[in-house]
Amino acid sequence: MTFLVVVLSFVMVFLSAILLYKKKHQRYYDLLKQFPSYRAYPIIGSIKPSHCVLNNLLKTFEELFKSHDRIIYWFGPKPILLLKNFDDISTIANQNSDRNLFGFAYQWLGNGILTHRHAEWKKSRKLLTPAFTSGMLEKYCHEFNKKFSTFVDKLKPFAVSGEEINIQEYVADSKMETTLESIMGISMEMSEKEVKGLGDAVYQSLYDILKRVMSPWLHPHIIYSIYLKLSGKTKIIKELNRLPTKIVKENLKNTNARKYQSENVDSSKCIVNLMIKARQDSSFTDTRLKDELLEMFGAGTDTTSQNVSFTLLMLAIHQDIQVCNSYRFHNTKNDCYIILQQKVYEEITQLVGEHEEFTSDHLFNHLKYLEQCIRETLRMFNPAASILRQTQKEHVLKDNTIVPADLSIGIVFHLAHRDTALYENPHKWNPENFSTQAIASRPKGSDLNFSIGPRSCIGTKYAILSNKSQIAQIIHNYHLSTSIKELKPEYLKMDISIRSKVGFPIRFTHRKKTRPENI
Ligand code: HEM
Ligand SMILES: *[C@@H]1O[C@H](CO)[C@@H](O)[C@H](O)[C@H]1NC(C)=O
Ligand SMILES: *[C@@H]1O[C@H](CO)[C@@H](O)[C@H](O)[C@H]1NC(C)=O
Ligand SMILES: CC(=O)N[C@H]1CO[C@H](CO)[C@@H](O)[C@@H]1O
Repeated sequence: MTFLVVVLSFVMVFLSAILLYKKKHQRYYDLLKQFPSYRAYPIIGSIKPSHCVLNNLLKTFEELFKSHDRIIYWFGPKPILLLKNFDDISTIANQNSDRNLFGFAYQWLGNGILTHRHAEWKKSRKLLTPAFTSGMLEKYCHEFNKKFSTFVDKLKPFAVSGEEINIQEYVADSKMETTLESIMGISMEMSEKEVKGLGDAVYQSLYDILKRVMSPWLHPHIIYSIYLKLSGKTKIIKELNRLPTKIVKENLKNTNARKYQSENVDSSKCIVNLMIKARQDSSFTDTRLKDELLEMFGAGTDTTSQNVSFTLLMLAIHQDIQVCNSYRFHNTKNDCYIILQQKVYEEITQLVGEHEEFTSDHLFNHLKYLEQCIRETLRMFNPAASILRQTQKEHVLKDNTIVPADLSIGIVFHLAHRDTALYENPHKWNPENFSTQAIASRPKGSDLNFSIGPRSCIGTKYAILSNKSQIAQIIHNYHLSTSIKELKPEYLKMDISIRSKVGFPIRFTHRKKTRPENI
């Protein structure tokens, strides 16, 4: 008798579990039906061969969004909701703190701030946040200034010879070193080759993760592991982990926190020292700390280096620009032209004169026009062209459409930033789009620059300051020009980031009176 009761209740519980599960999923699929879906087939889903060509991603997104602002794309059986509308993006990003890379990043990047989900991510974010307080940022400014003045010297030979160079190749390396030294507080001998090896491996890793996302046959973990072995990628993964592993060994095991000689800033908060502490409290294992380091490189370096190139190229292209506002500087007779690069230069020289150094105050509180130029570049060429999120609960969009829980969301910043509803002339670079009035004329927070909400970029201020420092020093010393007339939308391509098909060819000319004559 009791046996029967037990069996019966067991069956009841089992049946109601199935019913509940079905009901829950029924709602999920019902809610999905509210959104238009891209054509999908069994097994492969929506993926077409042309979608798998990685540097064609920009075209793919344009095709997907051709007649809709929201669209469901099927990665095989798995749906992903793609968004490009500012209202939708801000609703999701503001209320959500989860990223889901389908578990595709693990082999390359391990588990850290970028890839972790839920509670583990919170721990990472808490560990790293103190490295980005204003006090720390001020300290970094000193390091940027030192570093980038060396960089300016590196450009001298090209100013003398007058040849046009692809600036990106020079920018990338100097950024990597700055990140290693300032933000991480890493003190050890690293050869240029080691740093470059890490930079290349980071790029390869991000590229391969995206490639896997776009190649359904690489989705199963077993197949991917075999693919990694056969294609020799395991070597790159080793290279990727070499420097972070060495840093854990040589920097973190040394229990004396690293001191900064110069400033009276609390040096306990540079990343290495935060990690030494976390290691001593046994709150993080060595492997976890290595992964956190690696993911900070992944998030911080490729993104940073390219953008500087875009701003420099824009300043080189836009020697003058038509703006019919009340500008004090260099207006021509009809008040409709400003010499843009000259305006940036004058802002700099008015602040620091011809030869003085930049201070952290200059970078924090001044050079506002340069900042407008940087923000406009971020709008048009944001290196984080698209990102992935995952809903944890249901979200109600502005028009009352409900987004189901447990759904992957793809956010396409690149298209959101070129929305004609927000920017009259979205393919035209113009820093006036970020004047105080222009910002006020758009909905609050519609500038998505570094994303919004709890999971937005941890390095926002750092990136802006480092950029300002680098560009200010270059413009302070050189006049820029280029053979490119305009960076048209068709000159761009997108893979892990937005790229220029025509490179970043720039010619540097000395500005200082001390420049050698007759060369
Ligand atoms: C121009 C430069 C940069 C841009 C445009 C940028 C943009 C972004 C974006 C859009 C995200 C994703 C946010 C989201 O999911 O909503 C992100 C995340 C992140 N970024 Fe940046 N970033 C830049 C530079 C940096 C730098 C210099 C660092 C480090 C020093 C950094 C560290 C991170 C980290 C750690 C995350 C993950 C945050 C988390 O998941 O909690 N980024 N960034
Ligand atoms: C942004 O710049 C473009 C290009 O000059 C201009 O046409 C447009 O009016 C600007 N938009 C805003 C909101 O200022
Ligand atoms: C990014 O956008 C927000 C508004 O969405 C703005 O408050 C912030 O200043 C912007 N940051 C940069 C660096 O452009
Ligand atoms: C802008 C861009 O295309 N990204 C580049 C960043 O720099 C590295 C190193 O030079 C290049 O490999 C990337 O292609």
